[in-house]
Amino acid sequence: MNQVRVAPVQPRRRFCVVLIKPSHYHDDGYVIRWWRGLVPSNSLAALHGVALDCAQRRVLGPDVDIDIDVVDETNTRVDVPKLLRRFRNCGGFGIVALVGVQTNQYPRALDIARPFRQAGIAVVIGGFHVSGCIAMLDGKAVDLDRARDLGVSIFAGEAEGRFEELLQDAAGGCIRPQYDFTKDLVDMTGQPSPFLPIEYVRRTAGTNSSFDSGRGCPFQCSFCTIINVQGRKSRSRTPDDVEQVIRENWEEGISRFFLTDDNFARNREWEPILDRLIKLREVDGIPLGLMIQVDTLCHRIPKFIEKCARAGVTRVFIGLENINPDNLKAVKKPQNKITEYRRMLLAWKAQGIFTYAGYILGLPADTAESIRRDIEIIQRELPLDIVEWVILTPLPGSEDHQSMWRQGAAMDGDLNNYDFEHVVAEHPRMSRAEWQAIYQEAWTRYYSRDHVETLLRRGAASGVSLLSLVKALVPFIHNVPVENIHPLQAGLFRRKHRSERRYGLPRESLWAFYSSHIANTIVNNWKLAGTVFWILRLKRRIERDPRHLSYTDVALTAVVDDDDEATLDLLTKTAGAKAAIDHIKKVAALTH
Ligand code: B12
Ligand code: SF4
Repeated sequence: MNQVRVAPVQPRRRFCVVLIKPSHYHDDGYVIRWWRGLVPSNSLAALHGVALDCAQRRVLGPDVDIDIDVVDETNTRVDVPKLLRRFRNCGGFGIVALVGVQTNQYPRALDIARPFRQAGIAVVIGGFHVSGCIAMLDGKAVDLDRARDLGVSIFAGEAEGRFEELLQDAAGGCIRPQYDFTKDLVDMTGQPSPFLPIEYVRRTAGTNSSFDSGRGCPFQCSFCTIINVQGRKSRSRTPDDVEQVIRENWEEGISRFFLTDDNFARNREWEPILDRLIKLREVDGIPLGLMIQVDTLCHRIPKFIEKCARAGVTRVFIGLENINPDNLKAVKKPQNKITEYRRMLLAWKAQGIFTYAGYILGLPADTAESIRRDIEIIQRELPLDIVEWVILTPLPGSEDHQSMWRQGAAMDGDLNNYDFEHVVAEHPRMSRAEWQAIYQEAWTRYYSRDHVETLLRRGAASGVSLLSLVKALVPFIHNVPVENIHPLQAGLFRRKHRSERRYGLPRESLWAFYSSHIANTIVNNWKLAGTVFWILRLKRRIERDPRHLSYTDVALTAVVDDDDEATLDLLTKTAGAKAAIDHIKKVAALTH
């Protein structure tokens, strides 16, 4: 009888990839974590998409399965003992990847890395902090040695097309201390879709997902890290790629997305992408709801806003930053023309789209008094819905940080504070305490009860869904005054675990920990319920007001005549504003 020779069966091996998006520490030393987060992490979705693609292509060989675990620490506890057991079960064959780590998350990321490194597991860290530092500073800058000392590999740059090399090095036991792709930006065409399965998306309120349709911004704002990490040239996914992202998510029932491009208006493919989204919405019936980010000149692009509305954009984030042109010039953002702000905001309003503005407090010409005045002007004259106040922060990776670093200027050594909520540097006209206090005050001033009523009245007069406006407003009214946490890091029901305290801080007694945690949970959520109750009653009162459609005010008044505009406080209260108006008049005289 002939014997058939069979190759010895190789036992299958499992390589564990654990993708963790770290959160950061609150002032009390505990991790900021919620029962439900507000926004899903796009960095995690991007890395998950890339890892899934590596697993499907079996980049570690035909006999190695790649198991992927995803943990977003803003809504899920990083259960270190459980994860260590997983690694033990596969003989330590795997890697922990700390994903999308921002500067303020870097200390927490290293605390997460520590027990895994102690257990001999490979750990790699990527994201804006390490990428920004390596792109803009010498390789030693801003605590990178702390990662090296722990034996954590540093991955600077984008993962697409490179993650498999990292996995292969880790599986072969020869992971390198540093990978630097900052000078070699990826072509986004045909890259794996950012994707998180529905069970992770459900951990954020509202089942939204996110993706970046493009990267890169042509401008040069000195506080910006993005241009130094993702470049100034527009790189885009194709309309086919975008359709695939939407369809993959729609199969899971997800149709609402945050397009995380920093400036969708400068994505060179914006029009074909919008045309495709319009087709998916109007012809294929996918009920798209989108939030996008744009610049303040987007309304000058023919058809841009109209097409956004047809594609399903319901919210738009605009980097307004400031209303004083001298300040805008100082941070190299002269493309923001305050003389255009009202036209631009009214153009979005005309389409029933909510506007969110990012506003920086502590630009060089600001004082506490000028900020108070500017908030009043914004409330009265700009048809804005939501303002996100942030403190000017020299983030590693930005030009501002690079110059201060080179000059040896004083900056806070605790990276956990680089979250736009803490003053970390000196200001020419305000003490640190004054600056911090006016940041806190900006929230309560802008979201005063009177102004929230005005915002709802403007919304009712413009015919937008007041319930959606209420939902958008609540975190911005509530979060900073009550939770002392920026709405962009907010969520529902703060969760804490006694073990999740910053490395080096003492573990609290059971009594001290639970008594304060339970008391805060009750008080803060009682206040939240009070705010929701109050604003819903206000909404009902406005809706029942028979005159609600005829409400108007200065902000809602259309821009008809430039001379009328020139009498607004927005355009008369600062020297820079007056100069901007004079300049417009001069150009008009010369060209007409
Ligand atoms: C969407 C977004 C958010 C969303 C979602 C967060 C998220 N990360 O997805 C929300 C609204 C929650 C948010 C909040 C905040 N954000 Co934000 N956000 C962004 C934005 C616009 C897009 C992020 C993104 O998806 N990028 C695309 C992905 C694919 O890029 P990426 O994260 O860099 O990942 C790539 C590479 O870095 C690399 N990579 C990343 N991790 C890893 C890991 C490994 C192992 C490997 C191999 C590779 C790798 O591969 C990825 C794919 O190419 C960025 C700006 C930007 N252009 O990135 C700011 C940005 C990341 N945010 C920033 C900040 C400061 C904040 C806040 C602190 C603001 C605040 N006031 O609260 C909070 C923090 C809260 C939090 N929990 O994250 C800063 C961070 C800068 C820094 N050095 O720290 C940025 C860069 C914007 C800026 N102003 O400079 N943000
Ligand atoms: S417009 Fe926004 S993304 Fe572009 S450089 Fe300025 S801050 Fe950065």
